Amino acid sequence: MKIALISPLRNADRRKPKGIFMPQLSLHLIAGLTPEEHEVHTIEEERESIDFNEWYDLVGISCMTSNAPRAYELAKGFRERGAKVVLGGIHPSIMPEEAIQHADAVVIGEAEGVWEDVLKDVQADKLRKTYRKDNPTLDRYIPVRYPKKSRKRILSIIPVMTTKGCPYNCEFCSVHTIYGRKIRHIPVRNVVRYIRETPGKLYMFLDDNIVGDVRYARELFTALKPLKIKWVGQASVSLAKNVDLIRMAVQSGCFGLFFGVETVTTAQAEKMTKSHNNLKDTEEAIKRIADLGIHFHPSMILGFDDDTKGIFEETLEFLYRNKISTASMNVLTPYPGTEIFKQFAEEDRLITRNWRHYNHNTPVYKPKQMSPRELYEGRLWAVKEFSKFSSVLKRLPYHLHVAIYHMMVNRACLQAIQIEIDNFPTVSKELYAV
Ligand code: B12
Repeated sequence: MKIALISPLRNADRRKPKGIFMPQLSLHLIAGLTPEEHEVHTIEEERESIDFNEWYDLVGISCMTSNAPRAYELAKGFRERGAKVVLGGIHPSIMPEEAIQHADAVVIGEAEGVWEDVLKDVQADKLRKTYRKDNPTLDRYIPVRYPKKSRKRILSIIPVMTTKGCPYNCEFCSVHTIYGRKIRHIPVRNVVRYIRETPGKLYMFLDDNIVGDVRYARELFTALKPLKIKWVGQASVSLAKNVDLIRMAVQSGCFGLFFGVETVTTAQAEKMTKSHNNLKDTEEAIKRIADLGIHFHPSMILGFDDDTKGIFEETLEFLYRNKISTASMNVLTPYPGTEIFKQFAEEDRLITRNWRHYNHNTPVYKPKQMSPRELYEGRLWAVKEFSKFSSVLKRLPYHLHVAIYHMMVNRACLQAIQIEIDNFPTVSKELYAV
């Protein structure tokens, strides 16, 4: 069969053909699961436009919530031309009843253990509506297939996944819903083989918490050391308690980690189920981790019920006080499948169910202590303040060892926020009628 595996953009007219690029691991992993007899084309809409005139027997589309509407558009286009369409990824897994309205089949959860059945069933014209295998084993080595022709161009950053499942149960996150709360690992020898088989030196570990299982993390970091790669990833702030593990991470090539700090409001922090709910401890953790050589990138969420209009300045003060180089500041987003989605729906606080707006930038609910528009504007202001040239220069002396990275990432943030500022009147009119 001729198969297309597609990762859609949120807005098809906003392609970014240049710059740093990380391929969508799920597509290339599913290509790797596909027996050689089939011809597979992976299409990342961020890089290439989609040609409906190309014939495919089967089209597999992967999506999150924000690009689900585009995935449904693509599904319609290909089905009209006679292809079978299968949807997968986090959004179809959480909302299979919705997704199946737009496709011939939906894979709920992971492709491992079901994709081969999907292929056989398409060939036998016996496709089922849904496929699901909970907690498939990760022991088998899957030779992830990146397209040969474009290997160099496509592989600016190479994604790696070692672990599935997250023990935390954060109210705004849906990861435990799809992967479960039990941590499962890919054997370290298979991670090493994958790294050896992919060209490049810069890797991103996609795991929600690369140090979630300390024993595994130690084994992994020891095995990475001889490979002489550089890598970034995500970890929980509790890493600060284990200086030895931080040193091992640095020695294995880690130069930056992304941390879900989420809030600077004490009341909100205390409510959260993560282990680091004391702001003072978080500040000490930031210092310790940064002093040991790891670029600390906090991710902040704005718009919790305890947040007042002062949250934007308070968050900036926190970032400046802790000499943070780069940060993400997102709007709280009630993704389907999360506790806050249920809560906001029950309280009739959801403004829209147009998933395109569920993108971390746009308030899609009524916050408690400000209007959605104030939250929207406040976040735009905070991100611009933090990433504007004068502010970035002020922080530069603390980050001279990563000066280029510090300047480049902040510049990219400034460019991205300017696009959002330009779109603000249109989105604001559509959602808040002002
Ligand atoms: C990497 C990543 C990104 C990258 C993606 C780019 C890239 N080139 O990879 C970047 C940084 C750009 C990104 C951006 C965003 N992300 Co993100 N991201 C992730 C992360 C950390 C890993 C996803 C991943 O690649 N996993 C590895 C692959 C192998 O697993 P997988 O995607 O789940 O695929 C498996 C199954 O789902 C299934 N499957 C997937 N697709 C398909 C398709 C078919 C046909 C089949 C059969 C099966 C199948 O099989 C796969 C193998 O098991 C997840 C967290 C997580 N743990 O999943 C968040 C996550 C997916 N992101 C999320 C969010 C919210 C965002 C943003 C909105 C955040 C923002 N601030 O803007 C944006 C949205 C971008 C957009 N398109 O509009 C949420 C999604 C929630 C939701 N309901 O949509 C997640 C779950 C994080 C979270 N904690 O909530 N993200």
